[in-house]
Amino acid sequence: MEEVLRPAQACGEESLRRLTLDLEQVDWNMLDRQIAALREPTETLPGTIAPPILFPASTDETQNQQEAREAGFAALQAGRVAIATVAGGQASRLGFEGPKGAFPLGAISGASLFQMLAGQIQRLRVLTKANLQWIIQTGPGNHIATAQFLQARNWFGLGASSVHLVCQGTLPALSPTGQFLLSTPRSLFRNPDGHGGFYQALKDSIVLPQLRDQGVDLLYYCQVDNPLARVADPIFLGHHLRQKAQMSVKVIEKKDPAEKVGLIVQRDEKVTCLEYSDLPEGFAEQRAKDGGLRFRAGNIAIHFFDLAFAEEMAEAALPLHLAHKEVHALHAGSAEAVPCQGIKFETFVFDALSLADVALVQNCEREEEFAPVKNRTGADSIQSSREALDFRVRKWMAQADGPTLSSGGLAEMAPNVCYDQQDLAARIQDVRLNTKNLQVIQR
Ligand code: UD2
Repeated sequence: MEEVLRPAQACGEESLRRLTLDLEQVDWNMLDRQIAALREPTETLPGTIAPPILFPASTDETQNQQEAREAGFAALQAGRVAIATVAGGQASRLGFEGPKGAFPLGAISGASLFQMLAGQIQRLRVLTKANLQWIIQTGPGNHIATAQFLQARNWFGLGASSVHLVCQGTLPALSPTGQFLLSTPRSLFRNPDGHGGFYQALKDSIVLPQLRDQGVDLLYYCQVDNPLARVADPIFLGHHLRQKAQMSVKVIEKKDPAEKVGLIVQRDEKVTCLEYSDLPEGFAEQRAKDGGLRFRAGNIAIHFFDLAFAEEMAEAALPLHLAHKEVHALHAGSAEAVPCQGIKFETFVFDALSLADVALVQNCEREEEFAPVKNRTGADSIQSSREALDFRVRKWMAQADGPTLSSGGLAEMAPNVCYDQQDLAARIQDVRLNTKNLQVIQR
């Protein structure tokens, strides 16, 4: 501890006072867990691991799906659901400066990722006549920029009072020997606590009691980078309710073992997410008898929660995930930050799955629901996501209206025009009335 104080002592009283204040914010129980996690050997997947039981995709039109849709829709209409989006990470892989949600993904309109999700919420409000609330989890590095971005766009018509920004917390990074690092003489080196920090941020926020007062007891959750997310899917919700699940997850069929999605498995009878970066060598490559991957349920980080369960998870001591990184921090005695080894600690939202008494896993069609924007080029890129939006709008239009879109180029539908294929089919004439609803640009 003396070493960590030394640079501040050299800088004077004020620096020492500031650093002391920062140290007072440290959660010492969590710090004990961080140090223990540093010393524990890497887990080698003990227990029995099997593929999970899957519910069919929302596009399967069976009687069971129809009943689930009705149950889910009724809960939405009754105002029991709020929507949560995690948007606290940096868009560094995208090479974009602002909050990732501000990224202009729309190939023609330049609509941002936030606008695409907002459009879905708007349309769902029309369909359900419920004033769906939207919680956006930001991070310390983009909270203000996110608020400014949304405010400047008038909260995309959702109303300032029903879009709630909650900021996730931070955890101190440590040296390989478990010492604090400093970013300046007067402040600890900290990193955002991972999207698992969502639970605490929600619990500490003023929005939680407001939601309860409004009768909300269910939470839909998605990441900001997936413009195909079927926001608050009534069928997914219906299954969640009918199975009395506390937390549910949607998966896609993973075909490439190297694809960067976590694996949803059944581990000792509990639904569990094994994060792709934590898998032992060769695990993802295992094959089933049909030649496909043995573990193919890819996590797309879309959930339904019972609100009470999400609240409980703030106290759940979720596992810590460690990232060994080169960081710029102060060494004891040095006045300036220098490159050194640091360990960042994060928790993940989906680690709560294995703590649920009942966790439901629902399949979904990749081309209908998953096209994340992670990278500038290649897999999960701006281009691949735009192409997925184009593919889906052409498919929906063809089903609703015949193949009337000119071929080639990229097609884009305004975000708040329709919710799903069924919705589009029901209002195709209205959609056709305004050329801005549906546009095609040549590449
Ligand atoms: C995430 C999942 C992966 C898979 C994939 C699907 C993790 C660790 N892994 O991979 O299993 O489901 O997505 O697309 O999430 N975020 C925060 N605060 C943070 C860190 C991240 O809000 O401290 C948000 C971030 O803004 C984004 C989401 O969480 O919306 C996912 O983060 P990511 O893009 O770093 O995760 P990725 O792609 O490694």
